[in-house]
Amino acid sequence: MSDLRIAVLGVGMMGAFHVDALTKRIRGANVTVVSDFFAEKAEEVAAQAGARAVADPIEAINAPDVDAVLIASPGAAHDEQVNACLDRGIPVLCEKPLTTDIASSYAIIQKEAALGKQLIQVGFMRRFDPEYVALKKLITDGDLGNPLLVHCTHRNPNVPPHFNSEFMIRDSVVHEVDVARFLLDEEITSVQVLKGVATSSAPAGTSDPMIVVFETESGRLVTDEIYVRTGVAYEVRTEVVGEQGSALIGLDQNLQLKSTNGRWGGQITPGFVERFGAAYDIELQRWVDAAKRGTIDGPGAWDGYAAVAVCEAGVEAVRTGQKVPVHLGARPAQGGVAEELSEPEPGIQAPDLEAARP
Ligand code: ISE
Repeated sequence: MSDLRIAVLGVGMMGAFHVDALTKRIRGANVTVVSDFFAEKAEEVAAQAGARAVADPIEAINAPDVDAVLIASPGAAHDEQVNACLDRGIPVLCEKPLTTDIASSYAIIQKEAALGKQLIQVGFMRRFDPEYVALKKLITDGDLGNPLLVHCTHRNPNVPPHFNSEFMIRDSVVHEVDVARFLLDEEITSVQVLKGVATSSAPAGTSDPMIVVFETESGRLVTDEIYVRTGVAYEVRTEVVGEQGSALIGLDQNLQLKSTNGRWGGQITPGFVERFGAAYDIELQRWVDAAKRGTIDGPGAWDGYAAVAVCEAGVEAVRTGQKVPVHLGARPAQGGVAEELSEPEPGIQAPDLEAARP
Protein backbone atom coordinates (compact mmCIF):
# COMPACT_ATOMS: atom_id res chain seq x y z
CA MET A 1 0.00 0.00 0.00
CA SER A 2 1.35 3.45 -0.82
CA ASP A 3 2.42 5.88 1.90
CA LEU A 4 -0.16 8.01 3.67
CA ARG A 5 0.47 11.59 2.55
CA ILE A 6 0.12 13.86 5.56
CA ALA A 7 -0.24 17.59 6.12
CA VAL A 8 1.02 18.73 9.53
CA LEU A 9 -0.58 21.95 10.74
CA GLY A 10 1.35 23.79 13.44
CA VAL A 11 5.01 22.95 13.87
CA GLY A 12 5.82 24.35 17.28
CA MET A 13 7.44 21.92 19.69
CA MET A 14 4.84 19.14 19.39
CA GLY A 15 4.19 19.47 15.66
CA ALA A 16 7.90 19.49 14.85
CA PHE A 17 8.36 16.42 17.06
CA HIS A 18 5.60 14.63 15.12
CA VAL A 19 7.10 15.61 11.75
CA ASP A 20 10.42 14.19 12.88
CA ALA A 21 8.75 10.93 13.97
CA LEU A 22 6.70 10.64 10.77
CA THR A 23 9.80 11.25 8.69
CA LYS A 24 12.23 8.97 10.54
CA ARG A 25 10.42 6.39 12.64
CA ILE A 26 6.86 5.80 11.44
CA ARG A 27 6.29 3.28 8.64
CA GLY A 28 4.06 4.06 5.67
CA ALA A 29 3.87 7.81 6.21
CA ASN A 30 5.08 10.71 4.13
CA VAL A 31 4.78 14.33 5.27
CA THR A 32 4.02 16.21 2.06
CA VAL A 33 2.79 19.54 3.43
CA VAL A 34 3.68 21.65 6.47
CA SER A 35 1.78 24.74 7.55
CA ASP A 36 2.41 27.17 10.38
CA PHE A 37 1.41 30.71 11.31
CA PHE A 38 5.13 31.50 11.23
CA ALA A 39 6.18 31.06 7.59
CA GLU A 40 9.86 30.71 8.39
CA LYS A 41 9.24 27.92 10.85
CA ALA A 42 7.06 26.10 8.30
CA GLU A 43 9.77 26.44 5.65
CA GLU A 44 12.45 25.17 8.02
CA VAL A 45 10.50 22.07 9.16
CA ALA A 46 9.23 21.37 5.63
CA ALA A 47 12.78 21.42 4.29
CA GLN A 48 13.90 18.93 6.95
CA ALA A 49 11.04 16.59 6.01
CA GLY A 50 11.35 16.98 2.24
CA ALA A 51 7.88 18.53 2.22
CA ARG A 52 6.55 21.86 0.97
CA ALA A 53 5.29 24.72 3.10
CA VAL A 54 1.77 26.05 2.54
CA ALA A 55 0.79 29.22 4.38
CA ASP A 56 -2.99 28.71 4.50
CA PRO A 57 -3.91 25.67 6.68
CA ILE A 58 -7.23 25.19 4.88
CA GLU A 59 -5.42 25.12 1.54
CA ALA A 60 -3.04 22.55 3.08
CA ILE A 61 -5.98 20.35 4.14
CA ASN A 62 -7.43 20.49 0.63
CA ALA A 63 -4.16 19.95 -1.22
CA PRO A 64 -4.31 17.11 -3.79
CA ASP A 65 -1.23 15.43 -2.32
CA VAL A 66 -2.76 15.17 1.18
CA ASP A 67 -4.63 12.04 2.37
CA ALA A 68 -4.73 12.84 6.11
CA VAL A 69 -4.01 15.69 8.49
CA LEU A 70 -2.21 16.02 11.80
CA ILE A 71 -3.27 19.12 13.74
CA ALA A 72 -0.80 20.48 16.29
CA SER A 73 -1.76 24.14 15.93
CA PRO A 74 -2.98 26.25 18.89
CA GLY A 75 -6.35 25.10 20.24
CA ALA A 76 -8.23 28.14 18.93
CA ALA A 77 -7.53 27.01 15.35
CA HIS A 78 -8.82 23.45 15.79
CA ASP A 79 -12.51 24.04 15.18
CA GLU A 80 -12.07 25.41 11.66
CA GLN A 81 -9.32 22.95 10.77
CA VAL A 82 -11.10 19.80 12.02
CA ASN A 83 -14.28 20.93 10.23
CA ALA A 84 -12.33 21.37 7.00
CA CYS A 85 -11.04 17.78 7.34
CA LEU A 86 -14.59 16.51 7.85
CA ASP A 87 -15.77 18.55 4.84
CA ARG A 88 -13.16 16.81 2.74
CA GLY A 89 -13.83 13.45 4.42
CA ILE A 90 -10.22 12.69 5.35
CA PRO A 91 -8.78 11.29 8.62
CA VAL A 92 -7.38 13.72 11.14
CA LEU A 93 -5.29 13.33 14.28
CA CYS A 94 -5.98 16.41 16.40
CA GLU A 95 -3.86 17.25 19.44
CA LYS A 96 -5.95 18.22 22.47
CA PRO A 97 -8.15 20.15 22.85
CA LEU A 98 -10.61 19.04 20.16
CA THR A 99 -11.88 22.63 20.25
CA THR A 100 -11.88 25.34 22.88
CA ASP A 101 -15.58 25.24 23.77
CA ILE A 102 -18.30 22.67 24.38
CA ALA A 103 -20.71 23.81 21.65
CA SER A 104 -18.18 23.62 18.80
CA SER A 105 -16.91 20.21 20.00
CA TYR A 106 -20.47 18.92 20.15
CA ALA A 107 -21.20 20.23 16.64
CA ILE A 108 -18.14 18.32 15.42
CA ILE A 109 -19.21 14.99 16.91
CA GLN A 110 -22.63 15.43 15.32
CA LYS A 111 -21.10 16.24 11.96
CA GLU A 112 -18.76 13.23 12.12
CA ALA A 113 -21.64 10.96 13.16
CA ALA A 114 -23.68 12.15 10.20
CA LEU A 115 -20.81 11.09 7.91
CA GLY A 116 -21.22 7.56 9.28
CA LYS A 117 -17.52 6.92 9.92
CA GLN A 118 -14.91 7.85 12.50
CA LEU A 119 -12.40 10.23 10.98
CA ILE A 120 -11.26 12.13 14.06
CA GLN A 121 -8.67 10.80 16.51
CA VAL A 122 -7.69 12.97 19.47
CA GLY A 123 -4.08 13.06 20.68
CA PHE A 124 -4.38 11.61 24.16
CA MET A 125 -1.03 9.80 23.97
CA ARG A 126 -1.13 8.30 27.44
CA ARG A 127 -3.55 5.64 26.16
CA PHE A 128 -0.61 4.26 24.13
CA ASP A 129 1.95 4.31 26.94
CA PRO A 130 2.87 0.69 27.84
CA GLU A 131 2.42 1.36 31.58
CA TYR A 132 -1.09 2.79 31.12
CA VAL A 133 -1.96 -0.09 28.77
CA ALA A 134 -0.80 -2.58 31.45
CA LEU A 135 -2.80 -0.76 34.14
CA LYS A 136 -5.90 -0.78 31.99
CA LYS A 137 -5.47 -4.51 31.34
CA LEU A 138 -5.18 -5.23 35.07
CA ILE A 139 -8.49 -3.49 35.61
CA THR A 140 -10.21 -5.08 32.61
CA ASP A 141 -8.98 -8.56 33.58
CA GLY A 142 -10.39 -8.02 37.07
CA ASP A 143 -7.03 -8.43 38.79
CA LEU A 144 -7.63 -5.46 41.10
CA GLY A 145 -11.26 -6.32 41.75
CA ASN A 146 -13.68 -3.46 41.55
CA PRO A 147 -11.63 -0.25 41.09
CA LEU A 148 -12.67 2.16 43.82
CA LEU A 149 -10.25 5.07 43.64
CA VAL A 150 -7.74 6.55 41.21
CA HIS A 151 -4.97 8.82 42.51
CA CYS A 152 -3.07 10.85 39.95
CA THR A 153 0.02 13.01 40.34
CA HIS A 154 0.92 15.36 37.49
CA ARG A 155 4.02 17.50 38.00
CA ASN A 156 5.97 19.58 35.51
CA PRO A 157 9.36 21.13 36.34
CA ASN A 158 8.33 24.48 34.89
CA VAL A 159 5.89 26.16 32.51
CA PRO A 160 5.58 29.58 30.83
CA PRO A 161 3.99 32.43 32.85
CA HIS A 162 0.64 32.21 30.99
CA PHE A 163 -0.08 28.92 32.80
CA ASN A 164 -2.64 30.25 35.25
CA SER A 165 -4.98 28.00 37.26
CA GLU A 166 -7.53 27.74 34.43
CA PHE A 167 -4.88 26.96 31.85
CA MET A 168 -3.52 24.24 34.15
CA ILE A 169 -6.95 22.58 34.01
CA ARG A 170 -7.36 22.87 30.23
CA ASP A 171 -3.80 21.99 29.23
CA SER A 172 -2.52 19.66 31.95
CA VAL A 173 -5.41 18.19 33.98
CA VAL A 174 -7.11 17.34 30.67
CA HIS A 175 -4.78 14.32 30.54
CA GLU A 176 -6.09 12.95 33.85
CA VAL A 177 -9.63 13.57 32.60
CA ASP A 178 -8.92 11.23 29.71
CA VAL A 179 -6.96 8.77 31.85
CA ALA A 180 -9.84 8.47 34.32
CA ARG A 181 -12.38 7.90 31.53
CA PHE A 182 -10.04 5.42 29.83
CA LEU A 183 -9.23 3.39 32.95
CA LEU A 184 -12.67 3.35 34.50
CA ASP A 185 -14.73 3.12 31.30
CA GLU A 186 -17.26 5.65 32.46
CA GLU A 187 -17.96 9.35 32.27
CA ILE A 188 -16.99 12.00 34.81
CA THR A 189 -19.99 13.68 36.34
CA SER A 190 -18.54 16.42 38.55
CA VAL A 191 -15.35 18.34 39.29
CA GLN A 192 -14.13 20.05 42.42
CA VAL A 193 -10.87 21.97 42.80
CA LEU A 194 -9.07 22.57 46.10
CA LYS A 195 -6.51 25.33 46.26
CA GLY A 196 -3.88 25.34 48.97
CA VAL A 197 -0.73 27.34 49.55
CA ALA A 198 0.83 28.26 46.20
CA THR A 199 4.50 27.89 45.38
CA SER A 200 6.37 31.18 45.49
CA SER A 201 7.25 30.64 41.80
CA ALA A 202 3.59 30.91 40.77
CA PRO A 203 2.46 34.27 39.36
CA ALA A 204 0.08 36.24 41.60
CA GLY A 205 -3.43 34.79 41.46
CA THR A 206 -2.32 31.37 40.20
CA SER A 207 -2.99 28.39 42.45
CA ASP A 208 -0.13 26.02 41.84
CA PRO A 209 -0.43 23.26 43.09
CA MET A 210 -4.11 22.31 43.18
CA ILE A 211 -5.99 19.12 44.03
CA VAL A 212 -8.74 18.24 41.58
CA VAL A 213 -11.43 15.74 42.55
CA PHE A 214 -13.56 14.04 39.91
CA GLU A 215 -16.64 11.95 40.54
CA THR A 216 -17.74 9.38 38.00
CA GLU A 217 -21.15 8.09 36.93
CA SER A 218 -20.98 5.15 39.33
CA GLY A 219 -19.71 7.35 42.19
CA ARG A 220 -16.00 6.50 42.03
CA LEU A 221 -13.54 9.19 43.09
CA VAL A 222 -10.46 10.30 41.18
CA THR A 223 -7.93 12.70 42.70
CA ASP A 224 -5.35 14.65 40.75
CA GLU A 225 -2.50 16.69 42.18
CA ILE A 226 -1.53 19.20 39.52
CA TYR A 227 1.72 21.06 40.21
CA VAL A 228 3.46 22.55 37.20
CA ARG A 229 6.31 24.56 38.74
CA THR A 230 8.11 22.01 40.92
CA GLY A 231 11.51 23.05 39.61
CA VAL A 232 12.49 19.38 39.78
CA ALA A 233 11.26 16.85 37.21
CA TYR A 234 8.45 15.62 34.98
CA GLU A 235 6.45 13.24 37.16
CA VAL A 236 3.24 11.54 36.13
CA ARG A 237 2.03 8.80 38.47
CA THR A 238 -1.28 7.00 38.56
CA GLU A 239 -2.46 4.60 41.22
CA VAL A 240 -5.63 2.57 41.01
CA VAL A 241 -7.00 1.20 44.28
CA GLY A 242 -9.35 -1.73 43.89
CA GLU A 243 -11.18 -4.12 46.20
CA GLN A 244 -8.51 -6.77 45.65
CA GLY A 245 -5.34 -4.73 45.40
CA SER A 246 -3.77 -1.60 44.04
CA ALA A 247 -1.40 -0.80 41.18
CA LEU A 248 0.90 2.15 40.65
CA ILE A 249 2.63 3.35 37.47
CA GLY A 250 5.00 6.19 36.67
CA LEU A 251 7.76 5.56 39.19
CA ASP A 252 10.54 6.41 36.75
CA GLN A 253 12.40 3.23 37.66
CA ASN A 254 15.07 3.41 35.02
CA LEU A 255 18.80 3.08 35.66
CA GLN A 256 19.68 2.82 39.35
CA LEU A 257 23.32 3.62 40.06
CA LYS A 258 25.34 2.85 43.19
CA SER A 259 28.76 4.46 43.21
CA THR A 260 31.88 4.62 45.36
CA ASN A 261 30.99 8.12 46.49
CA GLY A 262 28.49 6.55 48.86
CA ARG A 263 25.38 7.68 46.94
CA TRP A 264 22.82 5.79 44.93
CA GLY A 265 20.09 6.93 42.57
CA GLY A 266 18.79 7.26 39.05
CA GLN A 267 18.11 10.05 36.60
CA ILE A 268 15.08 12.25 36.68
CA THR A 269 12.85 12.62 33.61
CA PRO A 270 13.05 16.23 32.40
CA GLY A 271 9.88 16.56 30.31
CA PHE A 272 6.89 14.95 28.62
CA VAL A 273 8.70 14.09 25.42
CA GLU A 274 11.18 11.99 27.41
CA ARG A 275 8.40 10.38 29.49
CA PHE A 276 5.93 9.77 26.66
CA GLY A 277 8.19 9.66 23.57
CA ALA A 278 7.49 6.00 22.92
CA ALA A 279 3.76 6.50 23.46
CA TYR A 280 3.68 9.30 20.86
CA ASP A 281 5.34 7.04 18.31
CA ILE A 282 2.97 4.13 18.99
CA GLU A 283 0.05 6.56 18.73
CA LEU A 284 1.29 7.87 15.38
CA GLN A 285 1.98 4.42 13.91
CA ARG A 286 -1.46 3.16 14.87
CA TRP A 287 -3.10 6.29 13.52
CA VAL A 288 -1.23 6.06 10.21
CA ASP A 289 -2.15 2.37 9.82
CA ALA A 290 -5.80 3.09 10.64
CA ALA A 291 -6.00 6.22 8.48
CA LYS A 292 -5.00 4.13 5.47
CA ARG A 293 -8.11 2.07 6.13
CA GLY A 294 -10.12 5.29 6.45
CA THR A 295 -10.66 4.98 10.18
CA ILE A 296 -9.06 5.68 13.61
CA ASP A 297 -7.34 3.56 16.25
CA GLY A 298 -7.43 5.47 19.51
CA PRO A 299 -9.50 8.04 21.38
CA GLY A 300 -12.12 9.58 19.12
CA ALA A 301 -14.17 12.73 18.81
CA TRP A 302 -16.46 11.74 21.67
CA ASP A 303 -13.45 11.45 23.98
CA GLY A 304 -12.29 14.88 22.81
CA TYR A 305 -15.72 16.36 23.42
CA ALA A 306 -16.07 14.76 26.88
CA ALA A 307 -12.65 16.12 27.87
CA VAL A 308 -13.62 19.64 26.78
CA ALA A 309 -16.87 19.41 28.78
CA VAL A 310 -15.12 18.15 31.94
CA CYS A 311 -12.42 20.83 31.67
CA GLU A 312 -15.07 23.50 31.24
CA ALA A 313 -16.62 22.33 34.51
CA GLY A 314 -13.12 22.27 36.02
CA VAL A 315 -12.52 25.89 35.06
CA GLU A 316 -15.83 26.86 36.67
CA ALA A 317 -14.80 24.91 39.76
CA VAL A 318 -11.55 26.90 39.90
CA ARG A 319 -13.51 30.16 39.64
CA THR A 320 -16.28 29.33 42.09
CA GLY A 321 -14.71 26.88 44.52
CA GLN A 322 -17.85 24.78 44.10
CA LYS A 323 -18.38 21.18 43.04
CA VAL A 324 -19.50 21.66 39.45
CA PRO A 325 -21.56 19.11 37.49
CA VAL A 326 -20.45 18.07 34.01
CA HIS A 327 -22.93 18.61 31.19
CA LEU A 328 -22.74 16.12 28.34
CA GLY A 329 -25.09 16.04 25.37
CA ALA A 330 -26.53 12.81 24.00
CA ARG A 331 -24.11 10.71 22.06
CA PRO A 332 -25.07 10.70 18.38
CA ALA A 333 -25.38 7.29 16.76
CA GLN A 334 -22.99 6.62 13.89
CA GLY A 335 -24.60 7.66 10.63
CA GLY A 336 -27.09 9.93 12.29
CA VAL A 337 -27.56 12.72 14.77
CA ALA A 338 -29.16 12.23 18.18
CA GLU A 339 -32.72 13.29 17.53
CA GLU A 340 -33.74 14.49 20.91
CA LEU A 341 -30.93 17.00 21.36
CA SER A 342 -29.26 19.40 19.01
CA GLU A 343 -27.29 21.09 21.77
CA PRO A 344 -25.73 19.86 24.99
CA GLU A 345 -28.23 19.86 27.81
CA PRO A 346 -27.61 20.16 31.51
CA GLY A 347 -27.31 16.82 33.26
CA ILE A 348 -25.25 13.92 32.11
CA GLN A 349 -26.85 11.54 29.63
CA ALA A 350 -25.98 7.87 29.73
CA PRO A 351 -23.45 7.49 26.93
CA ASP A 352 -23.10 4.40 24.76
CA LEU A 353 -19.89 3.21 26.40
CA GLU A 354 -19.48 0.26 24.06
CA ALA A 355 -19.56 2.46 21.01
CA ALA A 356 -17.25 4.89 22.79
CA ARG A 357 -14.36 2.46 22.60
CA PRO A 358 -12.22 3.00 19.55
C1 ISE B 1 1.36 19.78 27.93
O1 ISE B 1 0.56 20.40 26.96
C2 ISE B 1 1.19 18.33 27.87
O2 ISE B 1 0.43 17.79 27.11
C3 ISE B 1 1.95 17.57 28.88
O3 ISE B 1 1.73 16.20 28.78
C4 ISE B 1 1.56 18.05 30.26
O4 ISE B 1 2.34 17.40 31.24
C5 ISE B 1 1.76 19.54 30.39
O5 ISE B 1 1.34 19.95 31.67
C6 ISE B 1 0.96 20.26 29.32
O6 ISE B 1 1.19 21.64 29.41
